Amino acid sequence: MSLEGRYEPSPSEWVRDQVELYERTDGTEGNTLRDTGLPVVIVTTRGNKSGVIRKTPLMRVEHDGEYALVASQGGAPTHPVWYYNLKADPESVTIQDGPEPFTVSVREVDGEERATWWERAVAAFPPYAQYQLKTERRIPVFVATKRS
Ligand code: F42
Repeated sequence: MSLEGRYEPSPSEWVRDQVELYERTDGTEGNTLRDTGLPVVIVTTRGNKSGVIRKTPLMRVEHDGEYALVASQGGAPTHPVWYYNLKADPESVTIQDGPEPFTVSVREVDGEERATWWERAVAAFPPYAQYQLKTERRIPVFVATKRS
């Protein structure tokens, strides 16, 4: 299942190349973050201003069939743009974790629920903890749930 519309590849070359390799090989290659060996998923959103389709690799943080999407952007001072795409259109989202993308609903989580998912996120990708120390913003966490 994929979103309808024109796909606009990322302006960032390494991100664009990772998405292309992942999709071309049904997720058998390009499925980790560079030399960390840690797995990624490909998240598709709709641009909140342009309406075009955007694809973003994110670390794979999965628990009981749900996924956390962590808007860390390496601890940068501002949220990544995809954060605003998810807030604007949380039902127009797919995740690819293997050969086939599936549709999800996403919601930003807070409080205890965020704390639980943050722990899972750091377990999956320990640098998130350093990223949080680097930035004054509280790194947003979304939970994505499969739609039937
Ligand atoms: N980023 C994370 O935040 N978390 C992760 O876990 C993560 C893991 C990861 C693993 C592998 C990898 O290759 C990259 C990884 N990244 C991770 C980086 C991630 O893929 C993104 O590159 C990063 O988070 C920055 O996201 P961004 O949405 O800010 O991307 C920028 C480079 C971008 O694509 N900008 C576009 C542009 O043309 O400048 C705009 C995209 C967009 O959605 N535009 C909107 C639209 O309507 O089309 C308008 C936006 C607006 O409000 O102005």
